[in-house]
Amino acid sequence: MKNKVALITGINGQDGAYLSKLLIRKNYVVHGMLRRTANFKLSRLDFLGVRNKINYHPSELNEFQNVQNLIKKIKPSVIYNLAAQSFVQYSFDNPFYTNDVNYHSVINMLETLRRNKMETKFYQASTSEMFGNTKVDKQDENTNFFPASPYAISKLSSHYLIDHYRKAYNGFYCSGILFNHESFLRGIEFVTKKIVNGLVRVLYENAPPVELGNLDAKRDWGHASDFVNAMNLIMDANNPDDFVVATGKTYSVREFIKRACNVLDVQPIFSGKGVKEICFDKKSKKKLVVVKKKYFRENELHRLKGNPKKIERKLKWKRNYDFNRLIEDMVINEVDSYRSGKKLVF
Ligand code: NDP
Ligand code: GDR
Repeated sequence: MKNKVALITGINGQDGAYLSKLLIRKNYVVHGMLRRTANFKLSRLDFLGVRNKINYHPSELNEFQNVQNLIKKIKPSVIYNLAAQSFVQYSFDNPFYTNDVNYHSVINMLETLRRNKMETKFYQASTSEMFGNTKVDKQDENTNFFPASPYAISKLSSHYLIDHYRKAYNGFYCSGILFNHESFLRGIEFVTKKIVNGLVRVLYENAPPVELGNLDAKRDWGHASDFVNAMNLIMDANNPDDFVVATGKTYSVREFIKRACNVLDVQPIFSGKGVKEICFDKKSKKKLVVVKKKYFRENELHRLKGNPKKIERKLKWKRNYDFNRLIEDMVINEVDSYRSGKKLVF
């Protein structure tokens, strides 16, 4: 039987790396689109042992001709569109750029498929950020959207594009509305990786305390390896549809810090309020975390919690990681990385 061909944009990001590994295991021929730079960052793909099993294509997602040429050349059976300016905080200062990457690139790909009458399936990386500060306790596929950042608005526009192209042209186009998912391969700017990496550096290198923003923000945090399985289930389903992918539990940034400290065998004590809050180790009195105003957001999204019932029921999605196992996995990998001297940061 002929191997299936997948094209992944954002292949060198956290999810791109995990998804490549999964699809290679499932005998796909995997092509990855990278933006051209002097030095391609392939360290996540290296870490997962798949770097040399992928066909790489430097290309510009914002340039229609470029995108069209590439898709026509590869003729993928499925495209996973994971490339994005994915950092919410950055989007407040860079709304034009965020929109260019997160929205225009999606039109370029969908128009390529439409104009060339291609039957390629298309996965869009939608996000729980689209729900904004909703009053609904557990957000699902029927919850209204109230995006609260340029990032969320750009993603919601693309989410609607998928819906439009699916209805108007009958394509197998799907959005996964994914809640936060993390791993050792998470980018250092995101709060979970910043906490785990920062605590290990405080404890092993005597580095200054980790500087964070709002410790009260709550997120529904899962593990990236479970979430790429969900993406693949969505694309292997009989019919195209959108799915919420989440764990159904929510925890604050402060609770994440506590759990990470426990895994590192330190007892965190929090004292003070707001920007005066600090966290220190009960035994050594070493400062572990300080709060800085500059890490607070212009428009904070206070709490997210997803309802994954639809994907669990219809596609039999299961998770290997809960909140505790996720943090254990991140901390153990971080400590190993420090002890081995590699000190990997992505
Ligand atoms: P990452 O930030 O780890 O990866 C983003 C990828 O996009 C990188 O490969 C990056 O390449 C690429 N990229 C960024 N800008 C451009 C550009 N201008 N042109 C081409 N490629 C570009 O994100 P994740 O892997 O965590 O997330 C994958 C997708 O899922 C993203 O679209 C994100 O918005 C979405 N998402 C993520 C969630 C999460 O919790 N992780 C939850 C919900 C949605 P480079 O190395 O060159 O920067
Ligand atoms: P998020 O992830 O914005 O949810 O987007 P992030 O880890 O950046 O923030 C989560 C929450 O932590 C609070 N926070 C801090 N955040 C960062 N980055 N740095 C800090 O120092 C800090 N202190 C507190 C934030 O205010 C926020 O409330 C991620 C991305 O992967 C998106 O691409 C994706 O769409 C969503 O998850 C779902």
